[in-house]
Amino acid sequence: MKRLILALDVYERERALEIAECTADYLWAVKVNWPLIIGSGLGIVTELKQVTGLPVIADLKLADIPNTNGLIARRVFGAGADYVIAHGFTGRDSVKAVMELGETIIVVEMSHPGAREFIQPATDKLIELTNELEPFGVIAPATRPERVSYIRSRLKDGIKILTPGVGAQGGKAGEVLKAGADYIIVGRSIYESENPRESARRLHEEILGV
Ligand code: O7E
Repeated sequence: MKRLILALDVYERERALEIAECTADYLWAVKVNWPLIIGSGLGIVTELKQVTGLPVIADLKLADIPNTNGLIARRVFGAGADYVIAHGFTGRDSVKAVMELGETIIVVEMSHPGAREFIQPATDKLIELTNELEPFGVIAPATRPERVSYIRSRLKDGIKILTPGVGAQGGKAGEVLKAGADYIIVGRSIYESENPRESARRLHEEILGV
């Protein structure tokens, strides 16, 4: 089973397409964030789908009023994105505006040290919101497997947990999958490596071994 998501945080269109194509065999999906959209335009979403045949997750971390979230999400889903990531702290109306347009992933906690300041204290409420709205999934930190276990224990069955922070940020794929993650999101350890295909293959093997 494929549980690896490539975080394709490069600016250049050609580099992005090349890395996506050579790693696609080992991926469940490709995640596109602001660096690639700023560098290459929204059309990259459509191109990545054509080149890889994989789902594309648009990680724009939408955090605006419902109308603006909707205006952005409409164009991004229109470009072919299969999933859009939104922040939950803006409230249920803002999240619903995205969910009305397509499959949504809600951030309930983040992987960096600063996430402890404001997001972690709100995680319980963000989980409640998620359980009420039942989106496709949530984002939780691979850097803190104990938090992934906690989030899993509170989250309704069927809601997926996607975890960034493996590799460059110090998280370990095996640990976080055992803690209850469904997918791992990996960027630099793949796209900055000498051989992105081989790095993705190794991570995929590690996942299969869990
Ligand atoms: O550290 P890397 O290079 O493996 O990249 C991790 C990717 O996951 C990168 O795109 C970053 O923006 C994203 N991410 C985190 O690292 N931590 C988070 O808490 C959340 C995300 C993310 O994917 O957000 C989705 C909302």
